[in-house]
Amino acid sequence: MVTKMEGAINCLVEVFHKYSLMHGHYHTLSKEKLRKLIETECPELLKNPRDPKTVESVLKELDSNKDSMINFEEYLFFTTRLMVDAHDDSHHE
Ligand SMILES: [Ca+2]
Repeated sequence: MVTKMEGAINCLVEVFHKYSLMHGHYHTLSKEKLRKLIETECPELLKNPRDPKTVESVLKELDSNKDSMINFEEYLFFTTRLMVDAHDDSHHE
């Protein structure tokens, strides 16, 4: 039986692949795919998810190797940041 934590980890991998495997570069997210992921998967977690500036700032912040794409490790920094925010929020409810 898959534990809650194992399920959460599998889910993060599946979400990345859902967008990375759409077309083109199979192991990275382009800005367009990152935009779709943010709008579809994180509509409540980010401020103004549909604002083009949100995608620009997230891409700039995450793209540590400066190739204008988001690889799996860079995506993990994004999910880590969301988890830190979710943890902080859990103490304010
Ligand atoms: Ca990159």
